[in-house]
Amino acid sequence: SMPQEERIDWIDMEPATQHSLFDVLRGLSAERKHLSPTFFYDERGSQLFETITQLPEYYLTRTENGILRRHASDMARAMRLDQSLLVEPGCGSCEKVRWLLDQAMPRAFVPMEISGDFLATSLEQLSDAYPALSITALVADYHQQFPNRNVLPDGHPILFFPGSTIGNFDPGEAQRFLRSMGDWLGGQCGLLIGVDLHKPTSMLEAAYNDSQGVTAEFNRNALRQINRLFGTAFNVEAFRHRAHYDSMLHRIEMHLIADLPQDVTLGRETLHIEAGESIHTESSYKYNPDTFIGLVGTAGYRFEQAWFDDDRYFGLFYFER
Ligand code: AVJ
Repeated sequence: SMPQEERIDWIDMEPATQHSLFDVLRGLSAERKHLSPTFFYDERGSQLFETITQLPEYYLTRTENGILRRHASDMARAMRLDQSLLVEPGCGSCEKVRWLLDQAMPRAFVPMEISGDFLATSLEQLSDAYPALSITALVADYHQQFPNRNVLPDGHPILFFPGSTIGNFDPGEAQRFLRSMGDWLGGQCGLLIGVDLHKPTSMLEAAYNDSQGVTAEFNRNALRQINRLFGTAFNVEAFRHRAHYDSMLHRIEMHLIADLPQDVTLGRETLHIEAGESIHTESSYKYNPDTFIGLVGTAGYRFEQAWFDDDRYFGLFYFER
């Protein structure tokens, strides 16, 4: 039989080398220190995230999978999946797309991931399970790297953006991101997007403070990756994980709090971190359905249909542009 690799086209835009020292420096020298959540996701961080999705407290993945299991046939019909070029930014393990692929084969699947090693492993398994699927794999940071549309296969573009990954963006950034994705794909496209909804604070905070400490390790992995990429010497173990819900901004904030003061050389600068100082590593916004539909509307998309779990913890929304 044919080796698996031959059914996967690879486009590698070398996202790790695109991480800019300048951006890291700017974030870490700000009055309130911050980092981009993309630093979580090297191969180890991607594995840690997969572990998070299995945790009892992390209801998001389980709930979204339940909605997909129940409504995938409806979704496939609404988006005319069999005609589509299905593009999934930040596909990770490529587990969720299987619910859709079980309904119909798109003309091609375009997974995008920042960790090429992790993507290779995911796609080996995916292409074993779906031998008829044609795949163009994009190793890229989907925040900033869009290859020319005409290097992608034909088909009506549909963006599949599950997992509430959109929640990592501030609302204004989310709108700009969805707009630029749509423009990249030629102006007209479908968008099937998953988003985490408002719910009691205790449930939200438990999901980001799991009892096994996996989220804490995932959080610290951002500094581990920065040490590796930029040769810095953050004492990673001396940072504590903190996650809390800001009910005014409707977002979980994740922070790393320094237990000890540290001086860290980064490029030509020395950064001083005081004991107790925090680095903001991630925001995870929660929406109500109307606000979310309004937000996506301002990016030029027309709402078509939404699907929820019985508790309305999570929603999947379909739009067209
Ligand atoms: C992948 C961005 C959806 O915000 O819930 C999990 C990442 N951070 N636990 C989220 C995450 C901490 C996750 N997203």
